[in-house]
Amino acid sequence: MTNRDKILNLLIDGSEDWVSGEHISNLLGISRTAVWKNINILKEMGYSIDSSSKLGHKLISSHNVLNKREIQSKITTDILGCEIVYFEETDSTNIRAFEMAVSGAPQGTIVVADSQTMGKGRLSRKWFTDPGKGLALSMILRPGVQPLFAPRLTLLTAVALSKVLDRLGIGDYEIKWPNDILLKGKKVSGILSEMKADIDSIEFVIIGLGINLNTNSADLPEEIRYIACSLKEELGREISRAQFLAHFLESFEFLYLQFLSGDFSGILEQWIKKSKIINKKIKVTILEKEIFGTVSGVNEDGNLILITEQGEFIVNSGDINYI
Ligand code: BT5
Repeated sequence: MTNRDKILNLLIDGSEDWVSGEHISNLLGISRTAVWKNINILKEMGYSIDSSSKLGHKLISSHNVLNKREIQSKITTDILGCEIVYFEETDSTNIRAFEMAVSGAPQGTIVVADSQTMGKGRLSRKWFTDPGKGLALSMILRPGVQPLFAPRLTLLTAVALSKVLDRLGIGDYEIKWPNDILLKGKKVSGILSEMKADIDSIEFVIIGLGINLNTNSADLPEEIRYIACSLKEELGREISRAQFLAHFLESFEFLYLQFLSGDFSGILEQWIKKSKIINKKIKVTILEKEIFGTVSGVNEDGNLILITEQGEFIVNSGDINYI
């Protein structure tokens, strides 16, 4: 354990109390200057620590800290997080996870990054991850089912996320087909599922989740500032990124085991309830093509059943707008 870890442990043990620099320095056998240096590094890492030359140091909050240690200390799942790969910065956690899965990384491996330089959305679109505030997660799954069942995992992910929002007391959200979570019409989260498969079975699926947790939307790039929002803005308080991640993994694992046991109808039912899409009039854009109709249902594969002037139409990909 490094001196920095030992200092952090002392502050955590001290809970709400001041821990003097002298006490830390005596206990660890290091100079007061070394204590200050390490405290400053902890602050840079996102720990909110009050320091006073008279009283010492006091840990205020670790809400914005996201690192392997914080994640490990919070997660309770058996499969997910069996291996944790953390990057302060990477191109895209989905790209990293895909490469790891090709090299044989086990099911349940999670890849988390504080910042992404090439965060991916669908159809080569970009996902922006706010460093120190957002969450970028990719999970490696090896469900051993036929590829046609893969879209169910995207729906399952949205349901898992909805459980965490319920737990936080956020009522006013909606799942927007196929993969967004909206709060009062603004996007707070997106899901990107990718897979490697042959005709008969899936080798692996990468589920990527991006979510704005403690983000101020004013700090987001201009092009998304007005269409995006964050959980902090909705709740009026910051939330612990590591704790949020742990709760999400817990919900996801529960539903994933249900999916593996062959029971998907209950998950779909929950998805439909949270999506509020049934009976809505929509425009679907599939590449260059636009289709108008009313949603009459969602089938077991997560496809929309659309009633158009030309008859029933099954939508399995695309972007939708309510009209
Ligand atoms: C998505 O695509 O919403 C899927 C996003 C998945 C991101 C995660 S982060 C972890 C993992 N690693 C990756 O590289 N990706 C995954 P799509 O439905 O195509 O939406 C993309 C659109 O969302 C963009 O064109 C923007 O308009 C908008 N957008 C980008 N960043 C956003 C943000 N931080 N908040 C809200 N909207 C955003």
